[in-house]
Amino acid sequence: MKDAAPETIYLKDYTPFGYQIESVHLTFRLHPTATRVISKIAFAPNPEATDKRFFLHGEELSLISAKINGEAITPRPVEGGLEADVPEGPFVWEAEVEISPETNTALEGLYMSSGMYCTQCEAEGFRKITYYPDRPDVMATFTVRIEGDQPVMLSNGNPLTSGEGFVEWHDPWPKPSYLFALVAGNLVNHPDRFTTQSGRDVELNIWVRPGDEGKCAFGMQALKDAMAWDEKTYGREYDLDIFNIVAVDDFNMGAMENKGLNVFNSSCVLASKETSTDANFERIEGIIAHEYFHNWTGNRITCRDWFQLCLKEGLTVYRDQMFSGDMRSHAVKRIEEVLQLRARQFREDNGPLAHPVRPESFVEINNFYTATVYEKGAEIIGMLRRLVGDEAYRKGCDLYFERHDGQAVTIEDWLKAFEDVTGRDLAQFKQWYSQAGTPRLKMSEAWNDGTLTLTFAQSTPPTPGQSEKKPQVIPIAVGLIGPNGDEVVPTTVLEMTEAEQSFTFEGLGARPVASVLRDFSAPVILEREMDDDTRAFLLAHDTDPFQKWEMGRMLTKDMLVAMITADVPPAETALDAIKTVLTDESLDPAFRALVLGLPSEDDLAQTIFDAGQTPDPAKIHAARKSLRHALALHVSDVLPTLGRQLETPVFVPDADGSGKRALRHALLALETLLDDGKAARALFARADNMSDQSASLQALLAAGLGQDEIKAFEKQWKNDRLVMDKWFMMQVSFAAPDKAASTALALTQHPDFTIKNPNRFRAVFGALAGNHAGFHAADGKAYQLLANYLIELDKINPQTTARMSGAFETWKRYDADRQGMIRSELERILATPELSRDTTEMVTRILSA
Ligand code: 0A1
Ligand code: ZN
Repeated sequence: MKDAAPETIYLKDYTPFGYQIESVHLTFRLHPTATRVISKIAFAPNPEATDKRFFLHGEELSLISAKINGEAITPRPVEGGLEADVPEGPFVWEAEVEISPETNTALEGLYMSSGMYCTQCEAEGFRKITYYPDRPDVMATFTVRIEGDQPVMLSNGNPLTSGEGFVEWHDPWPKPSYLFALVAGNLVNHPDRFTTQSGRDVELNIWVRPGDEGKCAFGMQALKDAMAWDEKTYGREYDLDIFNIVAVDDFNMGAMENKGLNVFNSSCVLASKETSTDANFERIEGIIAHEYFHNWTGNRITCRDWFQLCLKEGLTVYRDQMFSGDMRSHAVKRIEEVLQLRARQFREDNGPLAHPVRPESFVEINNFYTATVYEKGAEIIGMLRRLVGDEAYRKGCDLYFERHDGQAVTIEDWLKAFEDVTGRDLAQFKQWYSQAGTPRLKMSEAWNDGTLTLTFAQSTPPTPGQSEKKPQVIPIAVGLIGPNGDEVVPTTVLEMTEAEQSFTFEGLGARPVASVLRDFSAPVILEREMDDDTRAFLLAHDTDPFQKWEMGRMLTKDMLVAMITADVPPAETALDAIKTVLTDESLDPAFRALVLGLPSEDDLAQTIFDAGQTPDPAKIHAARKSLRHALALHVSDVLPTLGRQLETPVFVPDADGSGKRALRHALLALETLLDDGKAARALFARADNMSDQSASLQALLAAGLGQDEIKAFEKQWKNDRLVMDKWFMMQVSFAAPDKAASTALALTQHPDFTIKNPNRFRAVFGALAGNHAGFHAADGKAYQLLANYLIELDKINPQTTARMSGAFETWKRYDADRQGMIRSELERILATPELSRDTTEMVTRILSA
């Protein structure tokens, strides 16, 4: 029963399953094209359910036999699974099915990657393994037997027994099927141990393909740091005797939190100084922590239904963000988070794919693993914490863990814990989960005899299916800076609840400058009249690092917009202000690097569109390039000394080392525009780490140089898949606008290009979509090329195809010609025979803009 007709599923239709499961026993007889899965499941009627239909999900399964209480039966095949008549009381279901992991290219269910068996079950992949109530509110304990000749065979929980050709695992914690995992292959481990706060000794392993053993140490340290952090910060400790992580080459997402057996995209766990950049190290640390933290926020307490996805994801992202801040720098981390939120989530909120953090309907749940659910979901947790305070936040979390351990719950349950702890009514706050779109917050100020009045007006533009918007609770963190640059009022959180609201600060001597939305205290767009001098003043004096950075960002953004739309030269105030920050040795180099970073072309296009004009991608590209040149000239006198100060003779991928390198690399990119690539070539030649090597190569490519170095890089790394992904990606990312599509096309002809590996596909086509001027080149060649490949990939891997189709989500920003070309590509995709449900849903939503 394949390809169910696209049916919309609604949150309001939730009903519990008619049966509970006491225990699940699974036996796998592994075979590449004919794996047998034998299941034995003890069911009992669910007293809380009224619908007693016995329906089991199942897709792409060959049913060999089925029994109830030992008697053979013939179940009725129905759309998406099967039905059977069952006895009134408890009963045992047994089934044997056959599946073919080798031909499973969708990478969902049981599949093969580089000769190794592995699974991905979230959200609805378990139904491709056996017949089962594949929904998160059915939790059960699993015992798994794996029979095969693979040297290493793993599943969830603790090892039970093993012998010649088999192993058995038992997971004592009840879990939904989406957390099931099995891995079998020729793997080697990087072992370690961890003792929990209550004294439990835990065996830790990172399992990799032979040859990758040397790339596990950093990930292992991150895991131990995360385990200790969750004990210290949330009082949560690990609950099994063993914790396994496996690196897999073919994986649709970053990683997966299966109970006791996390499966990782190899790009998100393997790290070495030779092959990984500073950004890779930071991301690996964050993802390892994220998956580990899911053990409590997601696994022990899971989601009642997939509409509640943000319950586990928003909270777990928030937790990994705080962990990374503690490990590195909160200031730098927060700026990076906001950059990411604006680039991905605000972009989503601005277009046809906008949806609430807790959506009310979906066709394919895999299409809702979005920036909105994850990142805006995390912002909501941050706002909640700001509103209730640190102490009540911790108490609320403790109550939530205690009250709901072992349950599948909802956002209502989560918020109730905080209402009970604080006595607050969170009804209005809950709207953050149901209302889509980014609120605009307009601010005006008045000064009268020692009193400063800040007046805010909030409004949220309409989004698909939601035209009326209500006022939200917005925590606005504000501080005041006196005319001499001293802070006269430290950070205070104003709590806005009305459509329009004023707040006053009394007893002030002289008129201060307000620093508003400190630490980005709410995911909103602040609209505020401010001249360049006031921005430069706050950039120099604000004590809040986020606002300090934000002022620099506004200066450069306005300057760029003026250059693009009014053909004016770069503004001296802005160039001077940036130079002052750049040379301020009291500031963290990582922060200075962030101030030096210019707004992306995509960001500028949206800004211009929001101002009521049609963005011209070529013009945006040219203006950004000319500003980089002007900036390079403006700081050329300080480049050599600064560069020397930032040398890091020994590579350590920590906050200090990566911050220094980030600034040095940003300066090198500028210098490359002036010295014809001399300094970048020198660094490339002597680089002993991937950060230096790739940054110098990217500086060359961005300046239109580096062709010899690209060849040398390929020669050096042709046997390392993850580094070769960088090689593919860089060439497309830095291709000149008129060469982006042809570069991508040429790379698809390279012997190492394969459409079957999501990392490789994303390296080429993610880079093409991310090369703003190249993707939107006037000839439409890039649109056409991407559409061709999406059509081809959809037959192989619908999930990644659907995700990549988001490249077109901003199409309504552009001129009629571009819109026309994109529309016809989207229609062509939609007209493809047997297009997957995933891609059909995405393209239909994008087209409906
Ligand atoms: N839960 C994982 C992300 C994930 C989601 C879906 C997947 O396959 C469809 C795979 C991974 C996380 O948040 O890390
Ligand atoms: Zn997650």
